[in-house]
Amino acid sequence: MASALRFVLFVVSCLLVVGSPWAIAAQDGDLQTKDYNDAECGERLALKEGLVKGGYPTLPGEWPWHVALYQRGITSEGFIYACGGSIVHRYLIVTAAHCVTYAASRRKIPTEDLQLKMGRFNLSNEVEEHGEEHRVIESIVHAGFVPTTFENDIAILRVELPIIFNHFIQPVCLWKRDDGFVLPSVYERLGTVVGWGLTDENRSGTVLNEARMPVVDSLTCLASDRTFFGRLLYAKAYCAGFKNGTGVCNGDSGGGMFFQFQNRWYLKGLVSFSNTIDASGVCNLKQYIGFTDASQYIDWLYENTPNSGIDDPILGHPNIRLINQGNCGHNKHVYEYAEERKPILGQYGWMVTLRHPFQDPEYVPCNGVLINRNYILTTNCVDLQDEISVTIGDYDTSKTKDCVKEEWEEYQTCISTVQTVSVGQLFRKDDLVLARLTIPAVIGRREHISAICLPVTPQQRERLYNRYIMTGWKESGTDAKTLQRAVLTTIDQNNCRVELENPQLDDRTICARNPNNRSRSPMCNDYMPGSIIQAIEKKSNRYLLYGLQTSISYCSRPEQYIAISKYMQWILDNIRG
Ligand SMILES: *[C@@H]1O[C@H](CO)[C@@H](O)[C@H](O)[C@H]1NC(C)=O
Ligand SMILES: *[C@@H]1O[C@H](CO)[C@@H](O)[C@H](O)[C@H]1NC(C)=O
Ligand SMILES: *[C@@H]1O[C@H](CO)[C@@H](O)[C@H](O)[C@H]1NC(C)=O
Ligand SMILES: CC(=O)N[C@H]1CO[C@H](CO)[C@@H](O)[C@@H]1O
Repeated sequence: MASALRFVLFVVSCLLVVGSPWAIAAQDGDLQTKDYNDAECGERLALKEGLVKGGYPTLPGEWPWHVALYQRGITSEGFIYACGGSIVHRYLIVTAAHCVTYAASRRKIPTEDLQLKMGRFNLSNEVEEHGEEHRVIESIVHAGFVPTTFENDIAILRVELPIIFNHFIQPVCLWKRDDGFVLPSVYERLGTVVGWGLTDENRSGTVLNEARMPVVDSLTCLASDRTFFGRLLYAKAYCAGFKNGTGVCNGDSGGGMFFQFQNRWYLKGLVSFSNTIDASGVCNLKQYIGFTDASQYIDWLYENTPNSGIDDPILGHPNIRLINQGNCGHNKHVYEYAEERKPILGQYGWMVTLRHPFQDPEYVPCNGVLINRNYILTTNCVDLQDEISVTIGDYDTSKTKDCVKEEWEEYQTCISTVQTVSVGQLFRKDDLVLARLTIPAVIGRREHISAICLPVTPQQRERLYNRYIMTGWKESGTDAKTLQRAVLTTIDQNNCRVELENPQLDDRTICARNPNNRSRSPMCNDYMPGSIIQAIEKKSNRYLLYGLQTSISYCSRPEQYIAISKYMQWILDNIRG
């Protein structure tokens, strides 16, 4: 007798679909709805060329929304690969309900026994460059999920920390458009299914594979195996496949079936059930595959999008999605690599200079830092009454082309394009200045221009490092024209109060000094205001911004930095998209 297999197949079909009346207007101020963003989903950034295959390996970055779901404690003590899933939102992944419940039951697998791996390509390679792991903190299984018939086989997983999107991690579009474009029927069209289970042999693949297969109408599907599909096929499921050996198989469940329209990829279905060859539990690729029609669950997704529980004022802030985007704070070296040995050119792409238009372009009166494509942070070092220009992506302010040659490299690396933008709106709190650029920074389009990450989680905000990496341009000296770096030692708050004879000093200030050159020396002094201190978070290997220098550095006493983590709420309150 045919038996439905736990880890079986995918996605959706479009049997009944004419047009798509599911578009729901995003509600203002609703974090969750806004994050299902029609304008920023379903794009492949790593590869602009579409590749058409069937049952063949994909390339890294080709399916940036596809995630691997691991389970623990079912068949093994450790985490093992179980299913696929699709990123649809900064906090949410859609998968099949049977991927997050115990076999033949509605009982949920505890969230601590689930794990998500994103940005992955070769699951056997534990050190993949773009891989990120996320903990699941909530799983929402459809209330109508029937494990015996796979009815409503859909679930939402919510991760603990916002997913940082980059070229290898992106959300897919839900089957909806807010602009009036009607997504066409996909009946008889070829949809693409991807998965690590998807191989021609009866075993899991290690690299992500894809297969294209047509959506078939439900009558054809029923007629193909009345005993099997008659029991399983209901209005919100569909069949797809060639019945010739190309298909999805064990381990592909929960993954998506995708269609591309106007250069964006949309999630149509979820691999749900398939017939097995016999009691072996091996999938039968000579049969159609059953998909949950995810396009019919848009309302359910909206209604079940968690809207509480992000109690943290920063992580739950509606503007959190505007910062820490993409490749923010990217460290071009492995975490362990000594800071002092890294080339400065190109490493700190978030450093900017500010000046008045009438000032000598080689003179840097003020430093600042890029936090996203629209905003920089700086301090009270420019006359805020005047027009101010910001130069992004510079290194040597006296040259138009900057080059460095590493000892281990044959050729030198050069950068020659800076972006100069004027500042629009300015916001000020204490000594901190937030400035909106009149034209967005070209982040993501030039390798040496990027934004830094900000400390957002409670752990990141509260953490004090013993050492910080300071970067900035100096006022004078032979090295004043090129971006400098130093590693500073943190000074304990009490000692700093004493040394500076300032009892008012509180945790809105971080004190630090350059340990190598306490006396006034060219290595140490004269960093201009707005120089920053940053630290690399080990887990993500990204630079996080911790402080902004308020005045020029003297080296004879502790330097004071505005503690950015104390201003996160203010920054989020004042930025907009
Ligand atoms: C996947 O990674 C493993 C372990 O690093 C490696 O042995 C294997 O060759 C990789 N496969 C592909 C197709 O790159
Ligand atoms: C896969 O398993 C089925 C059923 O056990 C078997 O008939 C088939 O030959 C296997 N295919 C391969 C490539 O091993
Ligand atoms: C199944 O049919 C499709 C379409 O004709 C073809 O592209 C694919 O290679 C076939 N698969 C096998 C295993 O024959
Ligand atoms: C330990 C260290 O880096 N000391 C430096 C302090 O500054 C002088 C003057 O530039 C350097 O010569 C030292 O190497």
